Amino acid sequence: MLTLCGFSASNYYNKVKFALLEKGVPFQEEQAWIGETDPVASPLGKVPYIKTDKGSLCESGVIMEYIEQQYPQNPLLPADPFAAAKVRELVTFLELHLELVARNLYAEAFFGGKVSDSTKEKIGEQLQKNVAAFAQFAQFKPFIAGDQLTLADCAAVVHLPLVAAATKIIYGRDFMADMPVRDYLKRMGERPTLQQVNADRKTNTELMMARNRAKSQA
Ligand SMILES: N[C@@H](CCC(=O)N[C@@H](CS)C(=O)NCC(=O)O)C(=O)O
Repeated sequence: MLTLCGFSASNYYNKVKFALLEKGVPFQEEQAWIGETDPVASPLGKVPYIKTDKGSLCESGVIMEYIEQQYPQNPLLPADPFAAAKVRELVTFLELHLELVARNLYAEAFFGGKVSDSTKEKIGEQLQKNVAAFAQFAQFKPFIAGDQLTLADCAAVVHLPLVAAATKIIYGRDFMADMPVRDYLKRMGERPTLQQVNADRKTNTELMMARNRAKSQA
């Protein structure tokens, strides 16, 4: 059976977990905190990674593509190559142009750190441009890529809330506010699969924070 390794507080981990649950692929979870990952499976020490009968794989995007090909049931990519490419285009925008840029703000937005004013200014400009570009492609009809749940939704449900929250905290304005992101996330949150992911995320985040507190006191 496929084993998903990492921890449920991680958004990249949850992207893969949500896809597995939606596809109905049987899997087990193995908790691996940062610093305790398998160096062969994930040489950069990042999560998630998976273990399969054939070996291990890291990088969430690669894992999602593998799962999609290996388990064709409940497809998360359209059969038409162009439509599938449009889904991948959205995934790339979400990961590369939104999440990875917004990540520069997370230290201050979520982890009690500090981000310099010059970084805030640079990232703010970049994010405004990237959010406007994403808005041209994202459909919300009712899913990100149109009328079917796809890999773009697996990415959107984990990345959009963080980008929205980080911009609200740092700039006092949710850069996503002009898009129907709130309604979309509310709708998606009604899916039992996402409810499971979010419940596990909450429990695991508390565990992670307790661990970090214990470490800092040791
Ligand atoms: N490109 C990677 C990013 C994964 C990632 O950054 N995961 C975070 C946890 S949410 C992590 O492992 N951070 C630890 C690190 O970068 O050392 C993927 O898509 O899997």
